[in-house]
Amino acid sequence: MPPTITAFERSLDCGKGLARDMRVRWAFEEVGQPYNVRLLSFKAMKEPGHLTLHPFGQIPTYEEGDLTLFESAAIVFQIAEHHAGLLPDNANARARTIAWMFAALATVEPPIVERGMATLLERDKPWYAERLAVLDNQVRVRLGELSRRFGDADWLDRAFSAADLMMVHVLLRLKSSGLLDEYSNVSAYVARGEARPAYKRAFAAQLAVFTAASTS
Ligand code: GTB
Repeated sequence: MPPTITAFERSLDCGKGLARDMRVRWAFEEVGQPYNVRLLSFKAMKEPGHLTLHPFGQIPTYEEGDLTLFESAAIVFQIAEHHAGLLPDNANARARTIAWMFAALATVEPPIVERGMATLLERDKPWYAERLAVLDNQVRVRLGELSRRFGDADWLDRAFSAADLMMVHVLLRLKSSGLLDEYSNVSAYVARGEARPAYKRAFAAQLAVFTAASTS
């Protein structure tokens, strides 16, 4: 029986692939592992049945046999540990990959999410322009650091890994902001991630859910 993940019945991002089930779908596609998806309404996500799987009432979750997981990175790591293709065999390279996964979530994602939330919730406030400038600069700090670190490398630590999957997905949230375009090697990195056949399959699968929900 393939693992089952959860995703939004109707994604808030209108099928742009920015919701966090996309990371998990992409990981499954990279390793060639089939998976099932259970779609949830916002109401169902907060009901007791789902809260037993996810204490915060969010997506994605992962169920396989008697194992249930939440947190997209933990799920991607589980997939990477059990299938070849997303973690290097060498112990040190593996440790560095895990460090980059943490960096994507703990160091790079927070200012990007904070900026995204401000554009959603504070757009009509008198302080918005000033606050956005501050948040843009916080994001630029991280993009500049990543850009310096990358130089002309293709991936974070030689070969594509679960760390790149997480980092590219985190950075994709900036696509409509124009900020990525200020760092040509970082935007080329994101484009390399998006060009992967596994990314394209995962993107098409989540878009099909949004399209079906919009036409029903
Ligand atoms: N840290 C958790 C993880 O990585 O799994 C965060 C999970 C999470 O935030 N899930 C969101 C959720 O369930 C879905 S991705 N939210 C409902 C809730 O908290 O009640 C959310 C999302 C939507 C749209 C964009 N976007 O457009 O950029 C990005 C993320």
